[in-house]
Amino acid sequence: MTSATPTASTGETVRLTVAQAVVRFLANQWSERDGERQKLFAGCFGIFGHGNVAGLGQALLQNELADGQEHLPYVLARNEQAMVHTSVAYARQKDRLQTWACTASVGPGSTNMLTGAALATINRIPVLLLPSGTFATRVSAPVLQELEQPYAADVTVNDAFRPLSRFFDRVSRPEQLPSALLGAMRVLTDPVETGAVTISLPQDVQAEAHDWPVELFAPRVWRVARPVPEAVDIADAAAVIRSARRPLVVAGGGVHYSGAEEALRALAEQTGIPVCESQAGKGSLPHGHPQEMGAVGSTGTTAANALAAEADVVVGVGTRWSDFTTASRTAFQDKGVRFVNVNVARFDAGKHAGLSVVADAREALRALSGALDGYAVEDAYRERQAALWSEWDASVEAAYHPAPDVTDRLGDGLLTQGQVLGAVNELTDPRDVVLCAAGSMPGDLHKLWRVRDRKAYHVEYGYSCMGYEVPASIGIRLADESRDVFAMVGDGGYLMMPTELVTAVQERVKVIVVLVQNHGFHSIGSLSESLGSQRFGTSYRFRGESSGRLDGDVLPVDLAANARSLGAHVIEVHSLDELHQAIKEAKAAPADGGPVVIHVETDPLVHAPDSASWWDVPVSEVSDLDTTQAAYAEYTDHKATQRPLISPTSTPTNAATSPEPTS
Ligand SMILES: Cc1ncc(C[n+]2csc(CCOP(=O)(O)OP(=O)(O)O)c2C)c(N)n1
Ligand SMILES: [Mg+2]
Repeated sequence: MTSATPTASTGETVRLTVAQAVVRFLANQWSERDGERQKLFAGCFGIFGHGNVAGLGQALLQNELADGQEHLPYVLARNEQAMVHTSVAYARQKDRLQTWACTASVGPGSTNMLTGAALATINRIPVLLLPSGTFATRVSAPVLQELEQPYAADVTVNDAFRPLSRFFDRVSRPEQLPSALLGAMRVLTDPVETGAVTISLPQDVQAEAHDWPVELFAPRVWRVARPVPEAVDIADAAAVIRSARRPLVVAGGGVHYSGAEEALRALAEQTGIPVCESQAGKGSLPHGHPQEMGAVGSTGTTAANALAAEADVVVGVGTRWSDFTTASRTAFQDKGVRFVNVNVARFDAGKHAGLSVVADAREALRALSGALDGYAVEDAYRERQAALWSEWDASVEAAYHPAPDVTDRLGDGLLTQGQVLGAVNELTDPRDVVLCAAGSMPGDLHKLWRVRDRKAYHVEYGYSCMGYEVPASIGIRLADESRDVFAMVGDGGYLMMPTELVTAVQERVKVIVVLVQNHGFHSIGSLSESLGSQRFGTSYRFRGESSGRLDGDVLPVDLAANARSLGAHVIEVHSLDELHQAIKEAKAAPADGGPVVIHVETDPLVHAPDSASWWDVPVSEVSDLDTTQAAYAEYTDHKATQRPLISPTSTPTNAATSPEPTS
């Protein structure tokens, strides 16, 4: 939904290059929700090459030197994938109301952004990508880095963005630019459609001049919609919930993006319905709230998973029902379980054959509260929630503060991952943000992290992309400088993308990176073992001289020195006391002092408490290995508990049995 400031067409024009027009247009875009306006673009990240240095590069320079009302700040990044991650993290922290543009050169610069594009689209986070294209005129083709396809002369590497983008256009002539830009803004600010938006800009077109109607650059306000639910859907949803004895709410990222936390809390308190959360929805209720049951699914709490197994009505709010949330469709075991799905996207609202309430989460929850007036769960159900929660909370306490029988078995200077997460949780401020994306920590954080503020938990688990953490920490901090950001990153994830520490140094952005060194893949190592693959290829070791396999000594890798060499202030810790001191020192570091890295070594063989859950990862059906055969037998047992979740949810106005003919 848009509301453009009315500007009559005057016939007046202004002569600018395509790139200058792009920059000027972007600087004049605003978003608005609940009466609050903000610039839609905080700025533009980029890396220049021959594809954009003379086009967008010139336009951004001209803009920086003018430094007026229409300013679009430029920030030089180190890796194109990373700058998309930074933008996505920024936009997520801003509840999708503000984002960045990203410019990259032709060829590898642009295709480096593909992983970021997929991550943005899967997580439904707005970001504007401006890959540069090879010559539209083709007069000197093939230009350096051009893909030549004998079967199709118009294909470029930028066509690879099409399946990853929610909107794609290629501006081969200046006249196409206005519709490309307007289409892009529409999608970026639409809560249903949003994701990666790509406008491919051929390098010659970027530098070409055109006479633009001045109204192209008039300030525009894009109102981010809050669609209201239909009364009949709310009535049906309320009727289904009223018939429930063991209802359960599953909160997803939509709760946060809509700012629906207060409405959810009101509904939970009014009805006594317990609430559990997906990764994106974690923190929908604060830790310690009586209805807060924490994470659900494969990396869930035993409390949430016990309630999920028994639930007769499951109300999904703003969730896309990923396999981690449903424990690969084994989480909900009641034979007659029915689903009510509140979602702004009809696509998600229809999942699990649920009763769809297509609406903004906050609006729908408020309407549901009204429609559920007088309904509450039985006391016995509340008591069960409390008992399950205190049992789980005790296991979190034990993971944060392990008993001597666990710590005595640890190697010299090693901590457990639970100790590290516990120390960070207990020594940070409630508003500080914890961040992670891949490895064993997202699962452990989902289970164990005690969230005390709605924007304090940021785990990217739609794409779970190793390397997101360092660049994303910059985005979060730029979005909100009143919070410290703690990026929890494994050694594997760090090695994928340490580069943006340099960008944090350049911009004097204070981010705190907790680098958890366990010499390989704790996560995939454990998964491999549980599937019979014996941790093959999951630890960072020398190739053994006699075995010829990767089972030699631990590699002499010094990631602390690596981070120091990139300009970060690095603190190495070897004990719990030193970790406590390091966290305090990092928090006390100057707000504009750049990145701080805490390097800590952990034991990869101590696990977080079990979720009493499952995740579907297919095991080889035939094998020479006993371990694989045993894992396959266990796999088939779990497969038998998987459910299709396709039963229709019948309601008073939508009786699924024997429908009456209407004509
Ligand atoms: C870009 C990318 N490649 C591969 C994977 C698959 N993967 C998931 S976790 C993981 C290992 C992560 O290692 P590390 O960061 O050290 O964390 P740890 O498992 O040790 O906690 C891998 C390879 C991924 N998620 N992302
Ligand atoms: Mg590791």
